[in-house]
Amino acid sequence: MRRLVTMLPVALSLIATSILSASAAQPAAMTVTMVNVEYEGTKMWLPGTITVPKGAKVTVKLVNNVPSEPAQHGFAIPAYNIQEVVNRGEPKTVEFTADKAGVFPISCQLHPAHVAGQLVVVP
Ligand SMILES: [Cu+2]
Repeated sequence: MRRLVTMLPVALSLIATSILSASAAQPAAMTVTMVNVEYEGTKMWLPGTITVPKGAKVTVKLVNNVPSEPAQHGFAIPAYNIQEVVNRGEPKTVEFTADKAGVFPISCQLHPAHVAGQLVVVP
């Protein structure tokens, strides 16, 4: 059971990544939900990687589900000039056009110790 629980964040991340990748051939509007969670003391946005085709109009719904204090966490993709603060219980939406291909870090600008994720924009 413990092993299953340990693998859960990874499994969730892989599932969400493959769903987005499956439609990477057709630039379009894409929506993904990212959830900030705390797992055994570590905070991270999941899925850890989001993959989108270059040119896609991307909508990211951000949900801060971290139960411990503080009640605010950041969501930043510096390469895309995105920087938001998300309060627990108050989902926020970020929209951008993925006009630059590459791999870009996603982090919490308020607490740099968080595990960082990445945005992958496929040319
Ligand atoms: Cu944070």
